[in-house]
Amino acid sequence: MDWNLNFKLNVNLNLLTPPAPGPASTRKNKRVKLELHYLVVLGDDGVGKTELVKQFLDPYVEDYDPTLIAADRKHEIVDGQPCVIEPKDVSCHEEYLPMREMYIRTGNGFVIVYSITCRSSFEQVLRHYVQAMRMDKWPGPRPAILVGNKSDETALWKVSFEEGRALARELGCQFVEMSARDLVNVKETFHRLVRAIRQTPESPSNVLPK
Ligand SMILES: Nc1nc2c(ncn2[C@@H]2O[C@H](COP(=O)(O)OP(=O)(O)O)[C@@H](O)[C@H]2O)c(=O)[nH]1
Ligand SMILES: [Mg+2]
Repeated sequence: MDWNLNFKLNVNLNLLTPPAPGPASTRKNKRVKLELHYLVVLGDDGVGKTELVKQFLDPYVEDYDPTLIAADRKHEIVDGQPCVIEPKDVSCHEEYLPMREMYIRTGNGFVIVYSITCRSSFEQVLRHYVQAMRMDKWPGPRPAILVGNKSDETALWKVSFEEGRALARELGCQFVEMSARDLVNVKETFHRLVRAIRQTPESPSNVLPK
């Protein structure tokens, strides 16, 4: 399956929103192009990737584990424009490597997560970033956001906000501190990445299917 052809979907607005007032014939033909964003979540083990995806998709589901295959999507409105976000949460364990590479190849935005309580996860950011930027067909940098998770753990800080921001500046990407557990900046993280994708003209997500 060619994922690039699926970055934009034609969907009937009537499926997403309650019927608008007006004659039925007008409503029936109202179709919009809807963006579909595959947002790949990368980072060391234990930084909170699964927690982030779970909290974004549905904070009220208790035993949900989207690691490896996250088939779920969510409709969102970002800056007044509707889109579908499909987060890809992939473990960095060796056995999942082929899946991870496939997701990285087909992803059109990257959330690179470290934990502010774990220095080594911060030191591994560059490795994840380099993996994310590797791509055959796309010459420019791919949209990314650097995320310092577990900001609720105020007593256990090992990486300061300034360090995170400075690294993001060096990499030329967005930066946010987040608490997946407390739902702080979870939605904001994905929305900022969608914004970055929209601002990247060569992004595959901006290519319409032929
Ligand atoms: N305090 C705190 N713990 C978190 C947060 N996010 C995740 N965790 C915990 O960190 C551990 C690892 O999280 P998980 O999502 O499995 O990490 P992953 O290996 O990157 O997918 C779990 O015990 C989570 O409950 C957070 O924002 N704050
Ligand atoms: Mg996980």
